[in-house]
Amino acid sequence: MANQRTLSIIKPDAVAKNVIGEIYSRFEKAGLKIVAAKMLHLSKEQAEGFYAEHKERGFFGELVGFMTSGPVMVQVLEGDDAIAKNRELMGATNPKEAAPGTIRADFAQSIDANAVHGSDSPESAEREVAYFFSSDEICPR
Ligand code: IDP
Repeated sequence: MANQRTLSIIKPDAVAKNVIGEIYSRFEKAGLKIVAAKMLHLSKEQAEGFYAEHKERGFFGELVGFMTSGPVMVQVLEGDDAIAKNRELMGATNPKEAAPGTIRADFAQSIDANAVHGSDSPESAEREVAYFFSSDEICPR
């Protein structure tokens, strides 16, 4: 399996619930390494740019409003098959449909306040990692 990097965000609802450590523990137990991390309170412009692919969707304003409502924890995860592995740990977008034991099933309350973001392809991972981190902020181990 290929070694990959993926971008993960712990969203404002999960930061407010004080479960950053519990979510990090799930990454580590699954064999993913945190190779960069920062806490940020996103501006409207940062959130709009990050989610630009959803600009035309009806929920875009709600999504940007939610993502700027409080601090987020942003990290780069590295490991074998990291993109799919992180998506599996996250569970389905709608927590009501997320498999038991996934991060969204355990910590999310609704489709908008759904605890975590994870890149969904190698192309989006590359764009999203570069959106938040310069190469000298990433520390492969
Ligand atoms: P993903 O986060 O599982 O990849 P996407 O379809 O890429 O899901 O949607 C991005 C984010 O937009 C979701 O995580 C969720 O926060 C938000 N979102 C998706 N659908 C809805 C909706 O119908 N209402 C409100 N927010 C939504």
